[in-house]
Amino acid sequence: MNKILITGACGQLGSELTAELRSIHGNDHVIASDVSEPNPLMGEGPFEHLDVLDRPRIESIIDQYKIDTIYHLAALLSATAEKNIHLAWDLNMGGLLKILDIAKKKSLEKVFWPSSIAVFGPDAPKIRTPQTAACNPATVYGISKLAGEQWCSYFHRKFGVDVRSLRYPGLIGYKSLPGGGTTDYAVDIFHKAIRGEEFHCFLNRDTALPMMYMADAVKATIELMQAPAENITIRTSYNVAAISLSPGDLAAAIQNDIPGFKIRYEPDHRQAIADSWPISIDDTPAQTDWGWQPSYNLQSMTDDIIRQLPVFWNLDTA
Ligand code: AKB
Repeated sequence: MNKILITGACGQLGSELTAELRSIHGNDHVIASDVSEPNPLMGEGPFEHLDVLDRPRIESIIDQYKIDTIYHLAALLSATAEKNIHLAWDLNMGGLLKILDIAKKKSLEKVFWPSSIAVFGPDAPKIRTPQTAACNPATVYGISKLAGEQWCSYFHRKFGVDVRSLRYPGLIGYKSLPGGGTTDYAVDIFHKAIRGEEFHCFLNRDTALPMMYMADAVKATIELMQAPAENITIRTSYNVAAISLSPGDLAAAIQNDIPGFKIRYEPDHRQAIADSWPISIDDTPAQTDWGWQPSYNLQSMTDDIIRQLPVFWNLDTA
C-alpha cells in the first residue's frame, strides 16, 4: 500500500483526487496538504498545512508519514498567473523543482505533476493538436508548464525519478468552485443555471476548447499512476482528450435539461488566453500506452452535473 502526499489538496482537482485516493488506499495512507484550510470534500484523513516553497517542511512531512508517492498539484492557474507573473513562476516552478529534487534524494517511488493544454500556443495546429506539436505558449502559466515538463523529463532521464504527467484540458466539476482558470466559466455556468440565473460568460459563444469532466480527470490520473513504468513512453506530459466544447455548445446542452436557461457573452482579458489554446487534442499515445478512454461526453456530463449539483450543494431548485 502506498503512502501518498498530495500538495494543493484543497483545489478543484485536489479535493476530488484526495477523496478517490483515500477510497483506494485507505484514509490514513493519503496525507492532504495545502496553504488553505481542509474541506470536507476530501474525506476523513490526515491534513498538513504546507507551503510548497518550504523545503524543510516538505521533507519533514515525508519523513513523518514515510511518504513514497507525491501528487504535486499546488499551482496558480492561467488567469491568476497572468495577473501575478512572478508569483506564478516562483510557485509553479519553485514548487516542482523542490519536489523533484526531494524525490531524487529520498528515492520516492512515484511523482505525479499536472501539466496543461496551455503548453500549446498559436503555432500549434488548433484541431486535434498532436502530442509533439510546437509548444510556444502565450501565457506565463503555459511557460511554467512547458518548463516543468522539461524538468520532469530531465529528472527521469538523468536520475531515474518515476515522474508522470498529464496535459489536462479544462476540468469541469460541480463539487468545487472555480479557481482562477480560463476554462472556469464551464464550472460557474452550472451554478447559475441551477439557480435560474442568467450567466454572463467571459468567453465568446464560439470559443471551443478541450475540456474534461472531473470524474474522467480523476480516472485518467489514477490510471496513469497505476500503469507499469515500462508502458510510460512519454516523460514530459501526455495529451489527454475528452470533450471539445464552446460556451454556446455547453449552453445548448444545459438548455436540453433547463429550457429557460439564458447566457450572455461578455468576453474579457481571458478571451486572448483562450484564443491561444487548441480547440481539440489528439491523445493517441495515452490511448496506446495506458489505454486512456474518457467515459463522459458533453450531454452525459451535463446531465450528471445538473442531477448532482443541487443535491451536493443542498439547493432547493423547486
Ligand atoms: C486553466 O484554465 O488555467 C486550466 C487549464 C486549461 O490548465 N483549467
